[in-house]
Order: sequence, then structure tokens, then C-alpha cells
Amino acid sequence: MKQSMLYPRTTRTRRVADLCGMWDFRFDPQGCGESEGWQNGIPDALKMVVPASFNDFFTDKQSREYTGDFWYSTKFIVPAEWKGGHVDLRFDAATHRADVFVNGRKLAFHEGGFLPFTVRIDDAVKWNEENIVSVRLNNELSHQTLPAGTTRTFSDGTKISKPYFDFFNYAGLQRPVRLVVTPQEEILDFTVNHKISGAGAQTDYEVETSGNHDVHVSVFDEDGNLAAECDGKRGALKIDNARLWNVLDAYLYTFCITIHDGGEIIDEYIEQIGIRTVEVRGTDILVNGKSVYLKGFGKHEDFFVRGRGLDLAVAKRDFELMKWIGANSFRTSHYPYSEEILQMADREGFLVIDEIAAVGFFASILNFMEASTGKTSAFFDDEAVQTKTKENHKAALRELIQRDKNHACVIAWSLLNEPETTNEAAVPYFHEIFSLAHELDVQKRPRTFALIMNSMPDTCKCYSFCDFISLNRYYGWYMSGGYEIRDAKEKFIAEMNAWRDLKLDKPFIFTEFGADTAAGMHKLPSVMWSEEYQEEYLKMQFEVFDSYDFVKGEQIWNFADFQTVEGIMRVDGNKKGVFTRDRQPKAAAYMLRRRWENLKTDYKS
Ligand code: BDP
Repeated sequence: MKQSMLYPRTTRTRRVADLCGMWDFRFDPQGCGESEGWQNGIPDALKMVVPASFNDFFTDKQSREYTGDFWYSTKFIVPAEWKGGHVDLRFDAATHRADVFVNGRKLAFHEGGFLPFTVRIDDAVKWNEENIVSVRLNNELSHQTLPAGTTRTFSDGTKISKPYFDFFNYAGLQRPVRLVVTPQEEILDFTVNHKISGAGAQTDYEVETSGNHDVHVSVFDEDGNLAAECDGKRGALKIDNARLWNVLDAYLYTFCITIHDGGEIIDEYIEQIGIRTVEVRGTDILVNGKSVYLKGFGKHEDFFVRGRGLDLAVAKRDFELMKWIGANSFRTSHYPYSEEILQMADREGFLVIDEIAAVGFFASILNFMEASTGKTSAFFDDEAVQTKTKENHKAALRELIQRDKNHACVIAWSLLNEPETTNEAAVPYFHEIFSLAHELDVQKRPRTFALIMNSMPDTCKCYSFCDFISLNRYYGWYMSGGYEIRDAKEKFIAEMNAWRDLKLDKPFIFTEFGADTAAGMHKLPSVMWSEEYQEEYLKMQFEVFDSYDFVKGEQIWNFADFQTVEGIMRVDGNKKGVFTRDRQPKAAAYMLRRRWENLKTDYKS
């Protein structure tokens, strides 16, 4: 049976119990946990916070950098009053792979650290008694994992992660874990697709259930008035005078789905849905038929102490800062973000480019530097990439689209970040991934991937798969920085002219451009890393963006400073933030605010 990806919600027929808090925890460097019975309880365990990354709690380096197997476990009671229903354990994320044991029995394995999965525990559960869930996680990287990298082993057997990506390889139970109780006959999934005609809107829907009883869907407006209703697993909900979901002007209808047997409600699920359309036409990205210019950021889920652990307070602060600065969009670089963040984006009217964790598909730990020099790495020539990696990529894509398809905020799928596209071997791989996204998404949202510096108009073999082109460009930083920025501008213009000459008739977005900046470092005249240079660098980028009509968006790298591996290129992390890691503005934030306040959403339409 299809695994439900519905966000856990309590309704008249469903119960949700939170399992977050302090869990038992232990590293398993020898991989002996299972043979020693840790699935029944972890001996000599530490305590660990869920949700959080385990890394930054530790004061010793070996623990913070730990790579290999590690275990979490907790106890929970399942009340007998839930008998007769299904009981699922829902992990919103387990990074990067997990085996789940309940009362000692191995019930599931999940690969991929940024998407949810559920484990049906009906047959393993003890009613009205204590149960134990143990999870063996693993955070090793390879060419088959999303994100990709390698794992090195020191002479004493200790392993270390070598990411091919520029963010710290945080791991653990980084998002909530919950028990979800549903009735025997349950709603498994639903999908919406919207059409607008005049003042009216029509939402075509499909509901999947595990049985044959009747389905009913009611739609309520924000005042609680019934706006539309329909019977059946498929149907069309028609709303006259519909309030559309718009950029920074969100409106959410409440969709109430029931399975019923006459007057008896068998199952109920409730979700807030924004009604809007998205399409690419010529060089425009259209939301509700109107051209939009994206202003915003590439971001990270990253904060002090809890690493990549879900932190609603930080997420809330981020939205407040994005509104303050005049942004209207962000990309979930470089992995799917928590569902709660997409819910906030739905509520605030933000446009989201939803990215999958296919990052590091360029075999180098300094790819951000080396790609600027034109280096290549034959990543897609690897047989295992063409088989296992592609399988993992497709599985993650299925999960991503199932999880996020109904969010109004999600206007596009980013299917890879900075892959190596200069090699023919990438082409069939891209073809399969891009076709699958199209096939799975009923709304047929635009698809893209972020192009690394060496993916140029004359070298990239894959840009034609994109519905809009996303460029990550660092002219004036990795290439011709500082006093040489004038050369950078010339090179940048030369590249843009080459794209223009291809006459692709597609929108272009800058999904990355940025300069590392040490907050508080001032220098007159500017030098690289000073706050003055960040502003000069941005000014140059904007002059280029503004002179090409087909450039339909700018998302700066990065919203905030964030943690990476240590190395000669990074000073306690990446400092390209417009805000510091503790979410305070650098000087460039005020400059951006002035620019974006004056750039209307329909700029260049
Ligand atoms: C790009 C990557 C991004 C890096 C950024 C940088 O997509 O993850 O953090 O460059 O170098 O290569 O700052």
C-alpha cells in the first residue's frame, strides 16, 4: 500500500502524539549495535535532543565530526483506546539513512535525510504498555548519496566525511518524530490542481483512500464560510469570486476531506490550500497569469547549537527579515526544508524554488572554486552514479513531489544543484530525472537546476532540460575579485551576451551570486571580505542583471552566514550572508532593502 506523506494533523478521526524530547543516544563506530541488542535499548547511552543535529552539542572534535552508524532510542506508551486504528511512527527526517526497530523488530529502512517516512507499527505494538523505538542512523557520504561526497578512514579506523558540498554535514533526527493514529479506512493522499477563469477558480482534485467508502470534499474560506463542495474521489471544486493566493498577499482556503458511510465520518483530513496557477511563458514566470520577478535568497536550515534541527523561532525570524528587506522568494538550497517552513511560506505568500538534495554531483571538495577554473571531474561517467545514485535520486523526487505538491508557495522544482554538465554522460541521466518530475507533478510546475560556473552556454550539455535557467555565478568573487572586478564585469557581460545570442526564449534566474563578508570589517577603499566590498560586488551584479530583460530574478547567496567544513577557504563557515548567523544585518542588507523596495513584483513585465 502507498505510504502516506500527509502532514500529521489531529482531526475528528486522527490522533497525533509528539515523541520529541530527550532520547537515548550512542555512537556505534564498530557497527556492533544490532548484534549487541541495542534495538532493545541502548546500553550506556547519552541523552540527545530531538529534533536537532547531534554535532554541535559536543565539546570534543571526534564526536562533533563523527561519521558512521549511531543510534537513537526512546520509549512510548500506546493507549488501548487507539486499538482498531493504524499506528504509524512518522519521522519528518532522519539524516541520512535509518533502520527503524520497534520492540526489537526491524520494521523499516529509509534512505535520504531530508524527507519524511512513516513506519506502520500495528503488528509490533504493545497496547497500554511501554514500547521502545530504536533507530540506527548513518551519515556517511558517497557518490551514491544525496548529497554526495566521500568518506575517508584514518589509520586508526575513524571515519571522516568529505562532502562535495559547502555546508556542514549535520546529521541526526533533525526534525520531529510523531505517532500518528488513523482509522482502518484512511485518506492516504490528495492532489489539487487549479484553473482560473475570470473571477472564478476551479480546483480539480483527486483523493486516494485505502477503501471504497464515499469521499466528500468541502472548501471553506478564511471566514469559515463554505465556498465549494464535491462528492467523489475525483472532482472539480468551483469557486465563484475566488480569492487567489498571490505573491506576498496569500489567501488560504481550508480543504476538509472526509471518508464517510452515510452520516458516519470514517476519516477526516484538513489542509490549508492557496489557489494559484504557475507557468513559464516565453521569458516570463507567471503566477496567476502575471509576470513575477523573484527577489530573495538561497538559504540553509542552519543555526547555532542545534545545527540543522527544526527551530520554528529561527524560521519565524527569517520570514520577518525577508519581509523587512523586500524579498518575495527563496530556494530551499540544497535539500527539501521542513514542512513547517513551507507552511509559513504559504501563509506569507513567498515563492519557493523547492530543491532536492542532489548536490555535490561534481567530484571535488572545493568544487565551488575549481569549477570557476573550468575543471571537470567526470562525475556522471561513474557506473554507480548511473544506477544507484539515479535510483536514490528518483526515489527522493517521488517523495518530494508527494510531500510538497499541494503547497501554493512551491512554484518550481530544482532537481540538482551545480552538477557537472559538461559531459555527455549527464544527458540521459538528466532526461530521466526531468521527465519523472514532469510526470509526477499534476501542476506541471517549471523544472530547473542550478548551473555551476563551468556550465557555460558553450559547455553545458543540459540547460535545455530547464523550463527556466538558474545561474550560480561568482564574477568578482571566485573569478576576478577585488580591484579586478572591472574584468569580472566584462567577463560576466560576455557570458550573458552568449546566453542572449542562443535565443532560448526562457526566463533566467540568478540562484546564486555573493561575496564572503566578515561582519563589522570596514575598509576604505574596500578590500575583499569587507562590508564595503560586498556592496560594491552587489552593485556590479545588479548593473548586469538590469541590462537583460530575460533575467527574471535574483536570489543572493546567502541569506545568512552558515556552517561548513573547516578549511583554508572558510572562516568558521561561509560568510556570504546578507545577515550574520545570528540574524543581524550586514551593511548590504540596507542596500538590498533600498533596491528591492523599489523593484515591483512585475519588474520587467
Ligand atoms: C556554490 C554552491 C554553494 C556554496 C557557494 C559558495 O552552490 O553551496 O556555498 O557556491 O561558494 O558553489 O559560497
